[in-house]
Amino acid sequence: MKRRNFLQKAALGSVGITALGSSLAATAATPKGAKDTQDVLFSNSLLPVVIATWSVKQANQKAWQSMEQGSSALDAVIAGCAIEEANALGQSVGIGGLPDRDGRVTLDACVMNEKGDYGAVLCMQNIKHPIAVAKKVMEDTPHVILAGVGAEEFAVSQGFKRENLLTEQSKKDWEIWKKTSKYKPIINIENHDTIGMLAIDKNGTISGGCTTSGMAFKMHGRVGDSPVIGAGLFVDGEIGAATSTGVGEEVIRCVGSHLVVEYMRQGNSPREACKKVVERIAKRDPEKAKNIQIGFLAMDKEGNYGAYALQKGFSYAVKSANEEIVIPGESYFN
Ligand code: SD4
Repeated sequence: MKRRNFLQKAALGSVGITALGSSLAATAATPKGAKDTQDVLFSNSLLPVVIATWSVKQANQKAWQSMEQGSSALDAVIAGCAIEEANALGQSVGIGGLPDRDGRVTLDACVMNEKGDYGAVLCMQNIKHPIAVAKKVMEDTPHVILAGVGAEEFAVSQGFKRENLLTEQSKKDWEIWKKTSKYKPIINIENHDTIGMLAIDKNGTISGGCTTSGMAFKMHGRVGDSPVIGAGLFVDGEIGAATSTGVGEEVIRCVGSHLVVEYMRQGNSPREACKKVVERIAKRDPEKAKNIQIGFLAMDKEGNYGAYALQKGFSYAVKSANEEIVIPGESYFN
């Protein structure tokens, strides 16, 4: 799925963000730190709810339906993300992901639940659904991370099928890239199908997951923020959860998603917490920050959510009982 059309809204999407915030505010308890119209307030009666980076409406629908049918938040996230992992047209997730500079598609993914259980696979090849393998690592091994060939062999031992993940289109794009071999992520154009997804089920249990093929044309073996606990994803059942997208190196440097959750612990709303982390990234290296995109998405344990990015163009998808919407995130640079 191309992320460039990220602003389209779905059937119910005529409700704007401000209207959404105020209509829900009428039924919701005011969350700690909600001081802004861009903070989206939620009522427990509206659970389940699922939010995800970028315009992944189908993935959100799948996750939400799974929870409606009784799945846990964790299984719903895995089912939702699997939709995009299986979409060969999406060039930053699962099959069809753009390869590294050597033409190898390597995938990263992780999951985390409200108790702080975590599982991840890093730089895994030939397996289309790394997020499901990450759950297996979490539940069926004594470890939290498996990488490379070990992750792939573990996946096969668990019944996952080996397949070629390099599509004709991604191979063509790689061959074009090789003519110049310049590694320069382009803001909001390439590299942005990564899904970070957060969900709260009917019981109020929160979980998250993140899945990606990483930055296109990276060095072989490079791992970004997406599968790294605290960087691309963090969940704390007492507070909430956060996830990220964009240039992972900068997110890892500040352990971004963990920091967002800690800012929420201090009483900031999800949006304010995301904003504070983006500001820290911008302050650390202002010149670099001008040329890269990073977006954070957060949800507190009541289901209130918000986002913030470095650059314009970041968006996130929301699905609840009465909303199916893609919301443009606010940004540090205008
Ligand atoms: C990474 N954060 O590997 C990922 C890439 C990404 O949308 O978000 N792409 O650094």
